[in-house]
Amino acid sequence: MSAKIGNGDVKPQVCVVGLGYIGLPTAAIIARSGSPVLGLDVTQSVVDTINRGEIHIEEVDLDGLVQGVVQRGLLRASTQIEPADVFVIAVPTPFAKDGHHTPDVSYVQAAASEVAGVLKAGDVVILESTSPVGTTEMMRDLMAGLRPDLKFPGLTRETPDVSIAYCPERVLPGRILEELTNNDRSIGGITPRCARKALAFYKRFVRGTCVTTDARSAEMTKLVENAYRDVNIAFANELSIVADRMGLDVWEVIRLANRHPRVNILQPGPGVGGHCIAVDPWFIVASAPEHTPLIRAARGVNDQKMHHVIERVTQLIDAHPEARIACLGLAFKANIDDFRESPARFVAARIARKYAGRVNIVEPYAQALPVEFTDTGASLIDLDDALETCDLLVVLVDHDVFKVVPLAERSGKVVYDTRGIWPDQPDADTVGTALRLAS
Ligand code: SAJ
Repeated sequence: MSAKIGNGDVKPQVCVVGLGYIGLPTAAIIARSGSPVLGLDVTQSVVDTINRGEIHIEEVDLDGLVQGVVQRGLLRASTQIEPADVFVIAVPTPFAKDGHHTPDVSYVQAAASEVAGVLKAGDVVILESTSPVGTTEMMRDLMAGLRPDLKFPGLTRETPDVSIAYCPERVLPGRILEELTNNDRSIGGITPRCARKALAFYKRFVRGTCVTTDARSAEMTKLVENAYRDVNIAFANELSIVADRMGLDVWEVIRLANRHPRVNILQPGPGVGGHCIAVDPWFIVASAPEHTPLIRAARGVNDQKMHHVIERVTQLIDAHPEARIACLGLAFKANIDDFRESPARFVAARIARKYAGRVNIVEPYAQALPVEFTDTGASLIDLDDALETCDLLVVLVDHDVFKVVPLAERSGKVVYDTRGIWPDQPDADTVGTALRLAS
């Protein structure tokens, strides 16, 4: 007999499919709430690492949490699915390889097929992966085709045997454990009954408010959140290019504009990275290509910003042919060791290749340089070495450790600051050229 989800005394057996940046922290938090969790992953080394109580990704406090729940026998990992009461699918939804930014939902389909094989009456299946609108219904149809012995929601007039819902994660890398627990959640059921079943499950470990809706609205909500941020960052990046052309300090302009009670401009940077904000807006575009000029333009502005930075850094280096160069940061944003889809990494690699043998990289969160730096002669050096030996500093990531470098240690350097971390940097280098550029 299956456990009654939401009943405080009976802990449902949970299976989390996909043990990546979202799946593993989610599995660990559910396990901490007392439910036995099986984490499923296709990669044997990931499974082995977790079963040793270790982790294969970096995230604040995740190591201790996973070690604790594995030791207590609440979390174990496997490549083989087993029956459970609740299935949480957290697999990647990358772009298809068609070059058109269309979503590839094949990992969701594969996960749903696996789940269908062990599904029983009373189970709840929840999709968390960022997905194009309609994916949860598609998943339902796929499972229904594989399990004609079960009644599926929306396909029967009787009470369905299983519940299916979409519940996107909205956690910020670097704050995942805290946000998994405290953020509000949108829970979209295929039917209201499905939403209530999923709600009862999330209430076991989420402290934020859980709001129920339908699956398609929840799918769109997730995409909209990230597209909203992308559009707003694009506005800041566009401003930075305009300010650069006009000889204005964009940071000063934004700081002043944000004193208006209804203005809150985000921060320019070298572009937008990570696996979410630069990807998810395209899922909306793919669903309505004729009606998304703004979302598409924002993507273009943010991608173009990387090339603008490369162009300006190139001009600066060409003006200082003797300068030794340090690029500060490779991560896609501050204080994390995630280098996936990072504009900083893209810019630094281009510069390192163009000025082979002259470029050093400072990235306190990296053990070694990524593969694209091979044959560029670039070295990974520490911040102190860079401050001692390099004349031209290109700030690409606003890591805290960079922010606190005092002016005394950078005066006399040529600085190109894409993140605005050193507002006090003087406007002149040792040869007297105006060098602190606006973007
Ligand atoms: N960035 C800027 N300027 C800013 C803010 C961000 O250039 O003012 C850049 C960052 O440097 C980075 C990129 O944007 O390259 C994305 O960083 P982020 O901190 O905005 O977001 P992510 O990708 O770490 O996480 C986002 C979050 N979504 C929103 O804030 C709407 C997170 O809540 C989501 O859970 C996550 O995407 C996801 O998994 O979808």
